[in-house]
Amino acid sequence: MTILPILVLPDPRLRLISEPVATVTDEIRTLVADMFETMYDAPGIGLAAIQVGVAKRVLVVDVGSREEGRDPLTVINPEIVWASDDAFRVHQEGCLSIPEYYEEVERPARIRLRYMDLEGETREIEADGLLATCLQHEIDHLNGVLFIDHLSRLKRERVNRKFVKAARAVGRGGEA
Ligand code: K2U
Ligand code: ZN
Repeated sequence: MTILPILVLPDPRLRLISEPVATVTDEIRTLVADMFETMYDAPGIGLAAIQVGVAKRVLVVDVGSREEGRDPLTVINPEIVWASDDAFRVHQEGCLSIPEYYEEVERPARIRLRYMDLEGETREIEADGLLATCLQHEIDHLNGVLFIDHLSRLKRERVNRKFVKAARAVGRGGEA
């Protein structure tokens, strides 16, 4: 397994729409294993494939606790088939692609998710709490959406300027 480099704002690839996975191949299995190693190393509780430069609709999450241990979940071709419209949850979010920046984001408190698992089986789960927040954050990544897109224009432009300036300082350039 390999720890992969994580794309950072303003890398324009973070704005790509990721492509569905047709079949679960050994290449996808290796990608998922590398994504989990990369996520645990960061450390993070979620990671979308586009964050390691692969524009495929694959994400991994683990909201397991230190006490209860790891609870890894691989999600391929996710589809939110229902989201609560009468219950919302505010959580302080960060992003491994926008390091050391945290802001509160409000999202539906509960979702029902249909996805393909690593065995290629279609599954449906209901999620609430941090898992619901994390899954919505990662699915946003697959659609080229970053959590800063849920903030005010002022806050979003301020953080974009900060990361564009930092990228220029090290010669990375580009706009996300
Ligand atoms: O997608 C990512 O960049 C990983 C995110 C996942 C996340 C999901 C929901 C709420 C916040 C973040 C994080 O960087 S993982 C680290 C983390 C965990 C909890 C709160 C803030 C940051
Ligand atoms: Zn993120």
